[in-house]
Amino acid sequence: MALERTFSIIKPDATRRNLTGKINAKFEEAGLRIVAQKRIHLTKAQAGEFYKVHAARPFYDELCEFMASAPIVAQVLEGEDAISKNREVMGATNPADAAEGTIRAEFAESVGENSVHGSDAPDTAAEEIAYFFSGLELVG
Ligand code: DAT
Ligand code: MG
Repeated sequence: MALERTFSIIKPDATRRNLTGKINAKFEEAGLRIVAQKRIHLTKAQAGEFYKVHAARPFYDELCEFMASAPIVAQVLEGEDAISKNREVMGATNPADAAEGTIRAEFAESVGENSVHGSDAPDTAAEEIAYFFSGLELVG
């Protein structure tokens, strides 16, 4: 199994409720190391660029509004099989379907306001990391 990096966002619903530390504890307990992290407040246009793959979906405008509604914490997580491990720790997109103990089961408010983002594949992980971080900011 290879050491891998994935991109993560702690979303506005979670930063608003002061859940950054609790969510980071879940990542660290799962063996994911936070190798870069910054708190930023996206504009709606920046959120739209990040989520452009969903531009045709009916929830896109609401999603972009939400992502720009409060600060987020953008992160790079590193570990063995980090992409799939992170998706496991996050839980299903809809918190109603998320397995017990996952971040979304414990903290998410709805399918739209679901506390975390995690990359779904190596190519999107690389793209998303590069959108938010320069190489100098990744401290393994
Ligand atoms: P994930 O975040 O689990 O990768 P996704 O890529 O399918 O899920 O969707 C991206 C985000 O869009 C998701 O985290 C929340 C929002 N979203 C997805 N499906 C939705 C729906 N049916 N209604 C409202 N928002 C939705
Ligand atoms: Mg996704």
